[in-house]
Amino acid sequence: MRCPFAAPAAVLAAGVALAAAPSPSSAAVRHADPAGAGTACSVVAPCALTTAVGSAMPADEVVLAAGQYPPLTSDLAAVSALDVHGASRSPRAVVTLSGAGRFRLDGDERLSDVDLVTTGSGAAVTISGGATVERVRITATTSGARGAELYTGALLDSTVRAVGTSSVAVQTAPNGATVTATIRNATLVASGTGAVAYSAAAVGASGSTTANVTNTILQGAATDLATASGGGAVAVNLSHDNFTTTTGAAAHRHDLGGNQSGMPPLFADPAAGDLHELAASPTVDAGIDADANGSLDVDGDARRIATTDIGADERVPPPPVVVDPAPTPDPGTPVTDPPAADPAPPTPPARVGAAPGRAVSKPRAARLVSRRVRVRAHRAELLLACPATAIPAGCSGRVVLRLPHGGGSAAVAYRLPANVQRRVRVRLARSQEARLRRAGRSGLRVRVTLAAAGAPLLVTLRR
Ligand SMILES: [Ca+2]
Ligand SMILES: [Ca+2]
Repeated sequence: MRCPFAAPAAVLAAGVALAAAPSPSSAAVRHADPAGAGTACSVVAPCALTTAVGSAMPADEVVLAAGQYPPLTSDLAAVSALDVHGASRSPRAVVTLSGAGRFRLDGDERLSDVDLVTTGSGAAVTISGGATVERVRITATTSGARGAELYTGALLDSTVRAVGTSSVAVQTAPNGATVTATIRNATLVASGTGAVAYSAAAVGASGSTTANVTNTILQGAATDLATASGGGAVAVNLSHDNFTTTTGAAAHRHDLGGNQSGMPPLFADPAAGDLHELAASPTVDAGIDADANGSLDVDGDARRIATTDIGADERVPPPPVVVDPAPTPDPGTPVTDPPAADPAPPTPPARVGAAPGRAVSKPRAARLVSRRVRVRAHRAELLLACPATAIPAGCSGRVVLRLPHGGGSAAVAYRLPANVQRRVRVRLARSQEARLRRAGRSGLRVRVTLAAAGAPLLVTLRR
């Protein structure tokens, strides 16, 4: 019996499936689609997810087409060696689970490149018996829910968010069993009140939990890492992780080096579920390189750029900004301010703590975070960041977009507090909007000035 904590009936069902297994040479590729139907599960006639997985034979492959699948309301167990996956790049397959719905992997199965969203009070996925979950983004929304229950198995290059009260992003809590859990290049964030990022326990009086946690971010509203024992042994081996708060016996935690404490990771927009690292995050290039990290991050980017990052995301730096050494003056081009108020124009910097004769901190120019530009509603949206070192005055200035070949300019004032990233919208003339839209992914070389006295940068904006 591979899974001592699974319901006996479920284990029996898995055993029956194994007994009826054909040889691996007869493994089939089965296709599922959000609108799938029937039992063919072929490319031209894809079936429902429950049919594709539920009727699969051991060692089959199940390919999930992108899109939102109908909610799973009951257990979906994978047979032995099943490989269930979507595509590593967007758009992704999104599987919602409600009630008792969950993915259950309890053998050498693999689930990859899928988004799981559970509104149930259990776990979106249980991983045991040597199963692997890779490049999966999990969100658990309900009070007390777990994103993943992990026993002997691996969670790799994945994000898990638990937003409900007292929820747990990932939990390893066997009752009497001996398990070895692997978490590698994962980002576990539990933001609900009283929530825990990773909970490792040996619940029973016997058995043991060994957890090898590497290159992983643990961030819990209550606790980043909680350990507990009802008598069994607990050992959490921590290498190149980012976490600060812990509960449980210190003897449960083994520092293997490279760990970060008191250095919160910086995410793009954690409240909205965007756990991509910002450039200033201490997790960038702070992991340990190893073949076991895999070849791709959670986005399908290269897993290792410079040094491997801590967390599921590997930050892809923007292409180097080309600074024009001698920018050509463009005196004949008027700067067009937006007729309607966009962001409020900058107010003079507050003279924080200023007293006669004392120096006053001056605002700095913000930094262009990305050369991706969104064009909508006659505006170009640029992502700017103000560094933490700009306290207290923050950043302010003007964004001036200067289009080439007589394309004119557009400008807007901005003001950002220190350590804040924000989109700034620049109103465009109709012809300018058309040129940026036409440029698409190939880009359009544009001069951008971020401060009144700052040198313009010659950058290629891409949509
Ligand atoms: Ca890196
Ligand atoms: Ca990435």
